[in-house]
Amino acid sequence: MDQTLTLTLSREDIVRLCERVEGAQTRAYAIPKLTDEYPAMTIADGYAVQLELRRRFLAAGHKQVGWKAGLTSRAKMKQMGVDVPSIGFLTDRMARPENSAISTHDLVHPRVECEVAFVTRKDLQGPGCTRQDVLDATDYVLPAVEIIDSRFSGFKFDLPSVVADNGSSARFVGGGRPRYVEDLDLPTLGVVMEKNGETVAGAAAAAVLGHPAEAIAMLVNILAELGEGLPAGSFVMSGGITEAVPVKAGDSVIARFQELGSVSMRFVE
Ligand code: OOG
Ligand code: MG
Repeated sequence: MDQTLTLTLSREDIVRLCERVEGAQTRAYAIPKLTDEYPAMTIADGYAVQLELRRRFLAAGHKQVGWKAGLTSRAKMKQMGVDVPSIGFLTDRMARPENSAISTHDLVHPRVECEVAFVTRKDLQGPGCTRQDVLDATDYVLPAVEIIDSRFSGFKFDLPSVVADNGSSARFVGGGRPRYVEDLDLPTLGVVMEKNGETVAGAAAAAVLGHPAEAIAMLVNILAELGEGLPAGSFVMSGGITEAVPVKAGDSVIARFQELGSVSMRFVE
């Protein structure tokens, strides 16, 4: 069996690490990466912690709205020193409206990234899910900004740790103009991120695995390994196109997407 798929943590360890991550997420403090204490931790262990975290949030009344793919562009992999994509879950509590003021007091060290989000109209199930399956199941795409916030000190981690921390998920903002995917040439779609009126990042959506739908297929195939499918009506983010940009209270951000319009927000204490 692939070592990365082997579970090494006991149920007790999974719950213990989940409580550690949950505390850091809900009370906004940094913790050492989990592999400092558990060096043998695998990616499967990371997902076991993440799924326990989801179970607790859902039990507390949070509603899952979809999933996110992460580390799907070269820029992101290089920035984070990781070379395998990951997935995380998204809930209603993480969603923020367009043009809103987003608090930073409940975040550790937030960063923003531009992503293409997909909304599905058919169930998707792996293994073997392809880019074309995703395109066939897509209702529409829309531009999004993800506000990621690693709970690990210095925003430094490895794959098992970041997976356990739900892929650094913190907040997200969808907006702009929803479009049918068949009316777009997604790989050539350009996006520019502006912070306080200055361009801070830019790239074309092909930076995400050649085509953002490829990232959604990858996500569906990882979900299959976790014994799950992607239900119709899911909101799914395909991963940062450019590297993530740090933000603090007082900053305003606009992500401008060709064809899809722009997504704006500002950050406050
Ligand atoms: C991990 C999350 C990556 C993306 O879009 O690549 C991610 C991280 O960089 O903290 O959300
Ligand atoms: Mg992201």
